[in-house]
Amino acid sequence: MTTYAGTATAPSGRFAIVAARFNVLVVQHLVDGALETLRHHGVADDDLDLVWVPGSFEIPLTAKRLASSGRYAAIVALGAVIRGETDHYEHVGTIAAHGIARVAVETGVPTIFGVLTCDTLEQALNRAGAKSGNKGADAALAALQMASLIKQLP
Ligand code: INI
Repeated sequence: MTTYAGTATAPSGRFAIVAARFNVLVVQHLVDGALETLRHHGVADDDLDLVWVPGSFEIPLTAKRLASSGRYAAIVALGAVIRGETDHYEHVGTIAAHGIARVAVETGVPTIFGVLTCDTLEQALNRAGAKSGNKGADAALAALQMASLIKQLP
């Protein structure tokens, strides 16, 4: 039996972070967590690109463009969708989730879902490093592992 598993050691290749400015107070913490993790695991600043988009709705198109360029080992998508008064929240969250998954499957480039979907700003801040870990750091770790795994698979 052959077992495959990605490691967190930085593989060769570039990493891109696509970050949504909407709820930037939260998303900046996700970006900081992701950058810290990627650098900690050996990704050089020269191999990192950070792309800001207006909101999480715009992440899939942007991630698709980057993934299709063939320049990236993995892409980390970061955003914060916080429940508001309308169902806009549901649409944005669903479109971001489905769109990001589609980019990964259609391009073969690991495209990691680091978009928070929360009821309140407090919950979002907690998941962006204040209390319950940092989802941006988790997403970066998943990107490293998936980049490594995809390179190993036959
Ligand atoms: N974008 C987010 O990233 N998070 C949200 O919570 C959000 N809400 O609730 O509206 C949001 N909306 C903006 C959306 O992503 C687009 O930028 C906008 O609709 C323009 O296409």
